[in-house]
Amino acid sequence: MHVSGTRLLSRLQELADIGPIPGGGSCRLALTDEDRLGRDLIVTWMKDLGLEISIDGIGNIVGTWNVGCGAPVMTGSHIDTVRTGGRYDGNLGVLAGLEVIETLMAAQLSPPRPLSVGVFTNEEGARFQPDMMGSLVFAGGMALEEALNTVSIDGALLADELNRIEYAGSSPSPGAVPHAFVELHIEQGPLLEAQGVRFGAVTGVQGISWQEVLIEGQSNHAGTTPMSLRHDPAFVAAKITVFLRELAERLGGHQVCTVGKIDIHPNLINVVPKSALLTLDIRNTDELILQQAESEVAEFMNALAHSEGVSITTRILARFEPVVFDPRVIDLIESLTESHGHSVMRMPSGAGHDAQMLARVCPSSMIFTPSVLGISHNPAEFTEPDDLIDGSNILLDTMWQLAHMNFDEKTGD
Ligand code: HGY
Ligand code: MN
Ligand code: MN
Repeated sequence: MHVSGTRLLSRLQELADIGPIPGGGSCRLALTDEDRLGRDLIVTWMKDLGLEISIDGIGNIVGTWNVGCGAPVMTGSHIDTVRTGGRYDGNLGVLAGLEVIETLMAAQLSPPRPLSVGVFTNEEGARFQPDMMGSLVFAGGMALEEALNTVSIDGALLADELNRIEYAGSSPSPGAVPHAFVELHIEQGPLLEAQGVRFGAVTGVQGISWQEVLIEGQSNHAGTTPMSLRHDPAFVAAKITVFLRELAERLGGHQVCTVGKIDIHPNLINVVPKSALLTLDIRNTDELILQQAESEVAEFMNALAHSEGVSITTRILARFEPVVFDPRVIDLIESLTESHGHSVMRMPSGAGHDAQMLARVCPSSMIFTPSVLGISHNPAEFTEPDDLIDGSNILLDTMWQLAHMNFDEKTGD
């Protein structure tokens, strides 16, 4: 039994055409009109399958095939994108989930448990922070009220945007605890391709620390202000950016640091800036080293504030410790992938995913497919069709097997 590769690929294309950007990618920032159109398309496909559709207070959509009994085996991911998104990040996990159900229905094979597909709100965290917000609320890690009161980088209130796109649902938060959760996702990195391995059995997700840093100095004339009298936030922002790169290189291992966003004000050629607002994305698989990185950055910024005569205030946008997935699910993914005749390797995820939030409440793991040249969060993101299709077939088998497995009572069954 195999999924329909033709249908999967054509649906990936149809979804990619919503919010299209040059280079074949998509821009569907969370809770924008493009996100709404993507949601509407998925809901249509869920309705065509006769799934029971529930939408909760943060707009998470869950389509359930109500067969068998007990808590569902859940899959899914997200369809919101970064501004320069590719066509597979998140979308693959949602569409492969629909494929699994449609293929089993067509084969008249019904599992002993319900199967469900989740479309989680605001996984990217590009417009509203933190990332993985919808699945975090679904798993009970963030209060719905707090999420609804989040303000976006463009000044919009999340609750208003959710109402505007008409996806403020009434299903309870936290969501019903699944029996197990498995997510198919592109690796978004270079490891599988570099190792010549077809699939990843994902062991966990690295810790994530996101901060917003506001540097305030003294706006002044670029021509008349002597260098010794400047309190220049742009210079301080540059020093912080260089420090983060050097810190990551010094710590080595899985340490990564990124300054992805810098807003200079007033951003004019002949004005020493008044302020600089930047974001820090610091990640590591090891929580203690991540904490060390955070404190070294804090110390550096403190010293810089004094030496440059600027004020620096920080705001935490997201902070998630490393997550370890359930060995039973990882083992299952690894053995099924091998039984499909494909090579597989165990690996941590560098990117954040909804699965890391579901792992708080039920046995979870992920299946990775390779990303060509390791590129993602970029319209050039690409994964070979065979990898998409074979990955979906592994997802199908994994969900089928999970539906027949009995986990201990902690999964709420
Ligand atoms: O930032 C991440 O790792 C994810 O794409 N939200
Ligand atoms: Mn993703
Ligand atoms: Mn992403």
